[in-house]
This record gives sequence, C-alpha cells and structure tokens, in this order.
Amino acid sequence: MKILVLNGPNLNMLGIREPDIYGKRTYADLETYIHNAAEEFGAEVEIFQSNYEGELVTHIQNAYGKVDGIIINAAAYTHTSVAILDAIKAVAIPTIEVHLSDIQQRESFRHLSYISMVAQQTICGMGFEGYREAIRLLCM
Ligand code: CA2
Repeated sequence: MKILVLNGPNLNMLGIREPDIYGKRTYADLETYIHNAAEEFGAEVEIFQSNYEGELVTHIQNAYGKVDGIIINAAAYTHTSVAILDAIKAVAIPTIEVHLSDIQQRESFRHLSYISMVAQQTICGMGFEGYREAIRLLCM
C-alpha cells in the first residue's frame, strides 16, 4: 500500500505558535509520527508539505496511477480550494481528510470543507493520531 500524505500551508510552523490549538510538537515530529504509523501498518508513505496551492495540485496529479491512497490536511486551503477538490476528483484515488483540530468547533469560516466533498472520510480533532487512523483505514 503506497500512501501520499499531503500537508498544506503553515503546518510547517507546528510547535512554533498556537500550541493551545495544535500542540507543542513540531512538523518534524509529525513526519516521524507518520513514518512510524506507516511502518506499523506495513504501508509505504511519501510526505509532502507546501504553502502553495498549485504545488499541492501538481503532487495530487503526479500521484495518478502511482499511489493507492492519499491523506490530506489541506490546512487553510480546505476552506477555499476548488482546485484541490478537482484534482482529487480527477485522479480518483481514495482520499482521507485529516485535521489536527476539530474544525466544526472553531470559527464558522472553518466549517466548510471542499475536501470533505470528495474524501471518503474526514478525521478531525485527533491531533497526530488522526494521521495514524487515516493510514489504518486506507490499509483495511
Ligand atoms: O486543524 C487543522 O489541521 C487545520 O487544517 C490547520 C490549519 C487551519 O487553517 C485549518 O482550519 C485546520 C492551520 C495550519 C497550521 O497553522 C499553524 C499556525 C500557527 C502555528 C502553527 C500552525
């Protein structure tokens, strides 16, 4: 099982600010966590973070025919990006949406997710554990 994990803008700032919402661990800690979870389930993962919408779209397009599942935390693009929604639709790869925080319990502008319209499942508010759960679900 080959899985592409995509993380959107500002997630590289994890652990630097807003520890009350996103925790104290860093983005490097998240990468290590994801690699360990992948090993646990015998999956192969590639992790990519970008602050640019187009780079995320290109990575999704390049996954076509190469990966079995996508895990995406599109961060702020979750709430704005029809381009990412269209890319996931175009490649038709099973996709799980993950958010560290519970977006439904936060500001109203975070309640709408374009990614939810195409994802098989959305996992919110579980912190790093949400990525492990997403890997587990894709490996079932
Ligand atoms: O809860 C999540 O995982 C989010 O996708 C995180 C995004 C936010 O825009 C979404 O609404 C929910 C934010 C990414 C991280 O932002 C940081 C900002 C400052 C310090 C550390 C991280």
